[in-house]
Amino acid sequence: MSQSKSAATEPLWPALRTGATGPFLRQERAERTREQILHCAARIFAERGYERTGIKDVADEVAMTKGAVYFHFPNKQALAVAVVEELYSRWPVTLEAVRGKGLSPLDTVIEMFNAATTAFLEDPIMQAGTRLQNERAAIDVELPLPYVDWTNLISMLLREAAAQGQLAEHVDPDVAARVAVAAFFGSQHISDNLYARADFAERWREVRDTLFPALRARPAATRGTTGARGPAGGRAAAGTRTARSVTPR
Ligand code: LUB
Repeated sequence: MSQSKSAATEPLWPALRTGATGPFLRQERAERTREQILHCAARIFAERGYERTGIKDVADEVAMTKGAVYFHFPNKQALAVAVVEELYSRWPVTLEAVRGKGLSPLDTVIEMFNAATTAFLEDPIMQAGTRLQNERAAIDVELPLPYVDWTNLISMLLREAAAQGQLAEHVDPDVAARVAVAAFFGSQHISDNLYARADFAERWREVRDTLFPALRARPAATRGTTGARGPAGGRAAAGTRTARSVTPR
């Protein structure tokens, strides 16, 4: 009983009570500050582009001194690289979350693009990273290569889809990945330039609903027109319901 009383009055973990003085807490606070700076910088890069963004603008936005910003990022180049790297570090996390939904590989692809669409509309890191990549030729530091990881990710998922018989026979997964990524980024780019992305959700739905039905294997019952398949020349017997999935060959 006296024990519980002393527990209530004595700080169990003095460092927690005296503020962020321990090295661990100091580091945690520094990371939070770095993140704040990064997000404010992203908002400004997204709005004004690289050239017209200054460290001073970022410092003002985050209500810190320029010195405080320089403590975390030695220069504007480092800030731009950090924004782009932050963007690319997110996709494996998104993929894990989408994988967790237990969708088929083809629907996983669609859901990844849906997630990217939401990020384009809502996430300053995505908007800034994209703007910086579009300006990469004029930026005096090397940014990570754009589109490559994303295309590889979509290729990998589409190869899984092919292995599970989800893709129409004529579809090459690597070609389809390049086409899907180009259509996605192309429609995003047009929407950004014409309407500040106000119509992008709608434009993406159009791309999605035009492209993916063309990639998807059709149910066996409707594939008989070539006459090349199965004992009944590919035609299912009248009134027979056939499974939507196709056995991989
Ligand atoms: C990612 C962007 C924006 C892919 O390069 C890239 O892969 C990307 C800009 O270049 O997001 C996410 C769809």
